[in-house]
Amino acid sequence: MDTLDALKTKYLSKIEGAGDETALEEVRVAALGKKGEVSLQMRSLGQMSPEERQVAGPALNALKADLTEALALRRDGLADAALNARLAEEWADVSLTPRPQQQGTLHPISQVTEEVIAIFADLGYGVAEGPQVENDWYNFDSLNIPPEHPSRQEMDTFYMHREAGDNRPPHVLRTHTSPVQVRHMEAHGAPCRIICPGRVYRADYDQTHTPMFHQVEGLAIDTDISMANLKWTLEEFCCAFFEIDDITLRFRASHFPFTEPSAEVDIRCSWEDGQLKLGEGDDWLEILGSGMVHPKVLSNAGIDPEVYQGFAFGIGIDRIAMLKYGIPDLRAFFESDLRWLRHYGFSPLASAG
Ligand code: 2NL
Repeated sequence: MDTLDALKTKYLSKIEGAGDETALEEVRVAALGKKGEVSLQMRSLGQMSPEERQVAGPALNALKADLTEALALRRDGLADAALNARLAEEWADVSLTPRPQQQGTLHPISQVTEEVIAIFADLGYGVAEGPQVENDWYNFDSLNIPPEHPSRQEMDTFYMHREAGDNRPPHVLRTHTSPVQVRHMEAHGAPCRIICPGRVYRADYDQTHTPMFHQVEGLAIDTDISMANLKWTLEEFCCAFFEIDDITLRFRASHFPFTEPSAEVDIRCSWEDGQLKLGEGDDWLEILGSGMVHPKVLSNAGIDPEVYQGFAFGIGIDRIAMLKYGIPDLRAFFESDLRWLRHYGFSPLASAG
């Protein structure tokens, strides 16, 4: 049985020496494969006498079992080592800060719209939205704007094209967000407190006007609302929006078809060395229009003006964005110049108001 001991020593050392799973498989084939040395020994049992076979048989079986076990152990060891090598090689530090990435920013108009919404949300106002293409009832008549009013001329308002024979009412690109408020009153009745931010359109283009601009209107309807509530609300809004503790507003009598009485509102300011400062000084800057909702507008929207009354106001978003963030040129708002957008844009993660 010396040959078996020699085989055992030889193959155990080869198994130990196999550096990877391929080498180990070669060792297995050389020993236990069909033509392997151990298998050949097995085959030689046939030529032995029964007595010889009784000794050699179990010894060979034991050798085969030992080698099989050693192979399995080594295979496990190699697999573990391969896995550990990969784990050591392929790790990633998930706690590293990411590489800086080029990010988009919020347009100042989006930022300011969110700020206005947040301030009025604190005062209990909801947000209402509506179509940008309106019929002339919602955009004009329901708001007590008569057919001959200059704002209704094709000079000032964008009318939608109509084929000859189309007898639907004329449609326009809304010239203010008031129609959203009329629709809201009609659908939900009184009392109500809403603001309506959005795009509006007027046929006008120069230094201070773009054919599309942004407005936010506000509306509060209840049974006991007066100009005093309007004044407090606008003061509260201006202090919060411009981040000034003490603000002086000036209400100047004005005229709008949809409010009576109507007031344009100025904010106290100073111009020093070309630098605008809000809240102090001897100058006034117009920032919005407002008034008590005209009784005809209430009844047009299905609300009884004998029971309810309320105030409304309209603010130009683009204008208050320019004032708050020192943006000099209105037209740059809509040019999509990436350098301008990076300069005046806001981080999407910064809070609104
Ligand atoms: C301005 C003027 C204003 C309103 C808008 C309004 C809406 C309804 C009823 C009554 Cl549904 N009024 N909106 C009222 C006064 C002024 O905007 O100069 N905006 C920049």
